[in-house]
Amino acid sequence: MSKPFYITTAIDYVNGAPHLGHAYEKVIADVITRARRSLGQETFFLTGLDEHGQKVQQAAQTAGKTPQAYCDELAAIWLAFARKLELTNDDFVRTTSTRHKQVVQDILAKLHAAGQFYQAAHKGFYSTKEETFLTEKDRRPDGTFDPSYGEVVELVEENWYFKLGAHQQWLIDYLEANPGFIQPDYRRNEVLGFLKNHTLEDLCISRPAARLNWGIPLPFDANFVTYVWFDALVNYVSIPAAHGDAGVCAALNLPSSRLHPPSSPLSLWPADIHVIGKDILKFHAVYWPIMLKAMNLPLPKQILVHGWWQKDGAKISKSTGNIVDPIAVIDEWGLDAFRFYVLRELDIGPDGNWTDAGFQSRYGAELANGLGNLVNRSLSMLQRYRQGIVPARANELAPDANRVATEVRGLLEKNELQAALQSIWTLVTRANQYVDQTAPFKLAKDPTQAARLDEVLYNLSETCRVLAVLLWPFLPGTAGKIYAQLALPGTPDQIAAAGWGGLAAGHTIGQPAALFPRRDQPKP
Ligand code: ME8
Repeated sequence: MSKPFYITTAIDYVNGAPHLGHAYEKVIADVITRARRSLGQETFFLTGLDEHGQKVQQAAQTAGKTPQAYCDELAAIWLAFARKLELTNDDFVRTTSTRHKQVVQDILAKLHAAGQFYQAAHKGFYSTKEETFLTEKDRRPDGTFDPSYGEVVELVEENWYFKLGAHQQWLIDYLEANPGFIQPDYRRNEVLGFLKNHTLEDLCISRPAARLNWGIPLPFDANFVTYVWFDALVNYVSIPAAHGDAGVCAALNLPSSRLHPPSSPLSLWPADIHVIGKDILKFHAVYWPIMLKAMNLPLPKQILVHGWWQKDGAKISKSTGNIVDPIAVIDEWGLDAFRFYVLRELDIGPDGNWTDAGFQSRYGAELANGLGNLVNRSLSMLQRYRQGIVPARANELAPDANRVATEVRGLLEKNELQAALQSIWTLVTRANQYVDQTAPFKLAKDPTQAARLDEVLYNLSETCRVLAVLLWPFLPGTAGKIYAQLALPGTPDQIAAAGWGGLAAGHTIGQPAALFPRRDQPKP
C-alpha cells in the first residue's frame, strides 16, 4: 500500500466566521495538494475545526446556545466556506466527533499509564474575565495588569502536567539534524533560539471541569477536561487512525474493533506537511513533537509556517471593522481572483498587507490584461482566421514554454508557490509580446502570409493549453475554462501534459469567452 502525501492545515476555532487568514492558509494547503496530484502523487488533505475550549464555550454563551448546538451551526458555515474555496480536502475533522474524542482519550490513558503525567498545584494570577492565568510578561511596566483583564486574583489550582523538560535536548538535536523540519529557516531559528535560551516548563494538559467543562474528560480523572491544544493537535493522528492507519493504531494500541477500520485502510502518518500560521509555531514545533515522541510515533516531515495578513497596514480585527470578508471578495471578483491575489502577493513566510487597490491592480494587470487577454485574443483569432481549426504544429514558443514548465515543476516540488506564479507569468508576458511582435491581425490581411499566420496561431493556442496545465493547482476554475474553450476533454490536472505539442493539428476548438471580465469602475 503506497503512502499518500498527507497534508494538514490548522483546525480553526469555531468562535466566529471565517476570515482572510483562515482562507489564505486553506488555499495554500489546497494548492500544494493539487500540485502534488499534478506531479503524479496520491494525496490526502485534512482540514477541519477546533471545537472545544474556553474560546468556543464563551462564544456559545454569548450566542445563548449550548456549545454543541453552537458548534453544529457554525460547522455548517465553515464547511460551506471550504466548498466556496473549492478545497479538495479528503476529510474534515471536528474535534467534537466521537472518532476524534476516543483517540484523544486513548492517548491520554496510554501516556498516563506510561508515567508521562503528574498532578501539581499551580499558584498564579488569574483573570476571571479572560478565564486565564496571566504571567509575569502580562504585567505593565508599573507592575499592574491591564484593566482589560478585569479583576485579577491570586489562585491556587490543581492540574495535570505533561513532562516536557526531559525532552528539551532531544528536540534541539532533532531540529539541528533536520534543517527542513521547520520552514522557512528563520522560523526554525526562532524555535531553536527559544529552546536554547529557556528551560521548557511542563505543559498543563488539563483544566478543572468546575471552571471549564467544554472539553474531553480526562479518562483517568473525572474532575478535569483536556486542555484544548492537547486535544486539537491529536487531530493529525486521530483521523489517520479513523482511516485505519496501521502504524498509528499499533503505536497507540488502539482496539481496531472500536475504530471500525475501513475496508481499504490508508497509511497516512507521518504527515508530509503541517501548514500553520506563525502564532501557533510553538505548539507545533515544541509540544507536538514531544507528544509524538512520548506516543512512539514518528514526527511529521515538515512544518510550513505562513505569515499573517493585515489590512491597510493594521491588524485584522472584527471589533475595529478592519476586515476582509473573503466570501464577499469571491462573490464579487470570483474565486480564482482571490486565490491568485493571496498567493501572488505573499510568499509563504513573511507577513502581508491586503489593500483593495492592490487587489484590483493585480486583477486588472495580471488577470484581465495579462492572462485573460492572451487567451481571449489567441482563441478568438484562431476562430476568426481558421474557423477554430488548429494548424500544423509550430515550435517558436516551445523553448519558453518548456523552460517555464520545468521551472514550475521544480518550484512546486519545493512548495514555492509565489515563485511558480511569477514564472508562469513570464510565459503569459512572453506570449502577449509575441502577439504584438508577430501582429497576426496584419498577417491575416495578406494571403502570402498564410503559412506564417498558421505558425503564430499554433504557438499561441498551444501556449494557452500549456498555461492551463501549469495554472491548474492555483486557478483550477480558470484552467478548466481554458481547457473547455480549447474543447479539450478532461481536466488539466497532470503536469506531465505540459510538454509542448499536445494540441493536435486539425482539432477544432470551442468558443472563447472572457476569463476575467474587465472592471473599469473601482469597487464602491
Ligand atoms: O489557532 N493571517 O485557530 P485559529 C494569516 N484552533 N493567518 C491567520 C490570521 C491572519 N490574520 N489569523 C489567523 C487556532 N490565522 C487553533 C489551531 S491546530 C491543531 C489548532 C491562522 O482559528 C492562524 O495562524 O485562531 C492559524 O494557523 C489558523 O489561522 C487558525 O487560527
